[in-house]
Amino acid sequence: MNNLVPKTEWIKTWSDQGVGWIQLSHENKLNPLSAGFILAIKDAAINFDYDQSIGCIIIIGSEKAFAAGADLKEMVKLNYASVSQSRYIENGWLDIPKIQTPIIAAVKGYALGGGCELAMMCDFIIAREDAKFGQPEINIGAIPGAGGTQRLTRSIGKSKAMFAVLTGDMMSAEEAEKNGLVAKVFKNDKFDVSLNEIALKIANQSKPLAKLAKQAVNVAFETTLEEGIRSERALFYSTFALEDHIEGMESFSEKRKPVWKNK
Ligand code: CO8
Repeated sequence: MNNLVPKTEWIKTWSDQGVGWIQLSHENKLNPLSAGFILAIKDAAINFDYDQSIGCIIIIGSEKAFAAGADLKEMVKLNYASVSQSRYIENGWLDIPKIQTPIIAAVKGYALGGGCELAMMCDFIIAREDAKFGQPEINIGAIPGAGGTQRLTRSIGKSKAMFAVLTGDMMSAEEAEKNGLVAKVFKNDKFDVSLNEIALKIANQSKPLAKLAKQAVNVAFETTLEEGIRSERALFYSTFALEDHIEGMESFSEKRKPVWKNK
């Protein structure tokens, strides 16, 4: 029986113009990810995912860190029996990649270990120039456990992922962008405005089309090219069933901006 309590006191949520914000606000500004904290993050993301007014979700940390990894003060007390019986990295973690609404990780400062893994579970990462990414688990007697060896490898390739996992070294925002881990890096004074502009752009797309597009891209992580192309084609055909498909076609012919019905 799982009796974990979500740590909602460490989460701030608000919505603005169709963007759902989830701010990680642990009193330790490094946002150490305990099991209860992850449950609260997952609950907040699911609430926005079911909210019809939300077209884009942002997970953002503090000025100092997105999250500096698993809560090591919690982890130090765990043993093999307790992690496996409590399903330590299943509760909450496995639900975040299932969110249908586009979700952005906004990284300022550290995104290490579980923090880097949480960021990689989002659809893409926007980083401030001071961001630092890494999988340092090897330095504290573990290895990545929430997808780091898999998502980082798919994201930046075997050689660079192996280097990061075996050395535990951190990657700068610039390096992470060059390697393809990060979609965009912005300077300190441009970060908030640029993040908001990107999120608004996505939130103002047709919501069902954005979800189908996200689903199609994510299939590339799960399957062969042939299967992925088949899936993309089926999803593409399904866009023709949407009123927003007709609106998109008509607005193009009529040289005007589409007015999405989200149907
Ligand atoms: N967990 C708990 N407390 C932490 C963590 C953490 N991950 N990181 C830092 N803290 C605490 C420190 O203990 C310190 O507490 P106190 O003031 O009580 O001594 C406080 O935060 C400030 O830390 P520092 O003084 O070290 O701050 P610095 O600015 O000097 O350094 C660093 C910041 C570089 C982030 C440094 O704190 C650090 O290296 N932290 C550990 C990073 C790390 O190893 N992360 C990987 C953890 S393992 C992991 O993530 C496994 C993932 C598996 C899935 C997750 C399941 C939940």
